[in-house]
Amino acid sequence: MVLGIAELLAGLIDPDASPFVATGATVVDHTPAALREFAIDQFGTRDKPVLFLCMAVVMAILAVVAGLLERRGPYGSLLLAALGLVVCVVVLLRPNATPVSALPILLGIAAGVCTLRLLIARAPGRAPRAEPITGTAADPSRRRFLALAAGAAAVAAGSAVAGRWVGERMRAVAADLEQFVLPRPRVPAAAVPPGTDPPVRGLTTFVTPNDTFYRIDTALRVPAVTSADWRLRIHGMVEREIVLSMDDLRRRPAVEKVVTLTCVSNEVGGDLIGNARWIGYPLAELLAAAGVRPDADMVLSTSADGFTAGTPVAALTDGRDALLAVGMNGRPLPVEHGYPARMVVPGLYGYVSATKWVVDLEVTRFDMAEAYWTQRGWSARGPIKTASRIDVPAAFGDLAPGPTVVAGVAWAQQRGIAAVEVQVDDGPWQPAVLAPEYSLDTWRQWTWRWDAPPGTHTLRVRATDGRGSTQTDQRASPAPDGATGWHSRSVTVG
Ligand SMILES: Nc1nc2c(c(=O)[nH]1)N[C@H]1C(S)=C(S)[C@@H](COP(=O)(O)O)O[C@H]1N2
Ligand SMILES: [Mo]
Repeated sequence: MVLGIAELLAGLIDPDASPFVATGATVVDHTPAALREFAIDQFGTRDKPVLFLCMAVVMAILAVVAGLLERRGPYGSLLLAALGLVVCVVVLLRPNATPVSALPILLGIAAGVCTLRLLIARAPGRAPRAEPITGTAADPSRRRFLALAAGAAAVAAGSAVAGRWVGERMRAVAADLEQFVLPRPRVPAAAVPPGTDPPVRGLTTFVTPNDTFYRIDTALRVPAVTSADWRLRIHGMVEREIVLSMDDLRRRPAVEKVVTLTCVSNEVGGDLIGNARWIGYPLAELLAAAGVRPDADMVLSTSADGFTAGTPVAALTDGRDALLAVGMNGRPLPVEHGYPARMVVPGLYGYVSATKWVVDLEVTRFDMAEAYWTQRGWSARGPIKTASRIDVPAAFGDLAPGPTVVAGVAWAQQRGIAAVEVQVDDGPWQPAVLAPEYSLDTWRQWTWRWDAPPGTHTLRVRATDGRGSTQTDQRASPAPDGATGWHSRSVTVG
């Protein structure tokens, strides 16, 4: 039970933290060379299963011993805890171990001890005090006990197998990602002009590194899809259904585009937004290969784990940079961001467009299909609203009086940012300096010089998009189609 649960959690949290593997590896590392040679000779490539089998037998014996001991007091629990702690140390001593690696085995110990105590409390011969003590084979308490014990063993074995399987899958994907060769884009993204990153400490950078890029999805466990297994089926209201493999994609010209993604759940001033260089294949071309029928108006995309998004056909075919992306900032997509392929559609919130681990595009109609978040009350269409944010000075920061720089970002994908203004307390709105525009689909950094007077002040920001619309001051929460309102920040100067 201890190792079963631990194995499951290790599979879920960190495959390297598998107590089974760590212990096995440590046993191997410390086996005298002669014995190791003997094992490899005897069992050949089956040496690993044999090792694990031996470990399982030893564990079963230890479990029985723990059970027998527990009937005389908490000695069984103590034995399990002690063994668990030894394994914990073993896990932590493995290369690549982090403090989190200890978590699976610690929780596993807890699960094991609870199970043991539960079983012992139900064991025949230790019936609750008020009941007469009975213990014959036919007695129902005994049968219940055996059923419970068998159940616990099954859960433990099931968890271990599930954990190993998940761990194996993730390792396979990690290895696959390592050797994934990015297509060379026919057209690299336009160079980022100097000045897009004003030198202000604390200001969000123009390009967001992969490891700090926000992550939003419904996946408790990221789907494990290798590039060899991956297929994209395009079907529904099309002239001819097609199925694309990664090799099929590689025969097509790739492009590289810089696009700012935004989550509809982003609160005013929130950080569920990021900007990356995406390498991928124009979705318009893939859809054209299937032939979209004229009466279709939605593409329902589905991920390997069943998430769906409904995107207007127009947004995928009107010439904007809608991509089936396989690369992010010069690297294959990180597993959490959709490896091996995801959608990126400028101008639309992620929940209606940015399907990660995408495997299926069904061409359909908004009056015939409903996507995951729309079924849960969010708007069917999700164009990104104009927004702006103050990054500097930090929230509730203390500032010395005198000249300082206020800075942040503003975005209105597909429309662009025409102006950003800053207001101090109830003073006049004053124009901020905008960093050079990269494209309509990317955010813009802004700065504003402020001669900060002593006291407590509120800074406010608002943006005007490329069509001349200024952000509304009306506060709205993210549901059902994106937050509105001006971001403000209080600072103490003095
Ligand atoms: N498969 C899948 N794709 C998904 C989601 C999801 O839950 N599952 N969430 C979407 C939402 S709500 C957003 S905002 C973006 C976030 O993409 P990121 O995690 O790469 O930043 O992914 C979209 N794609
Ligand atoms: Mo989102």
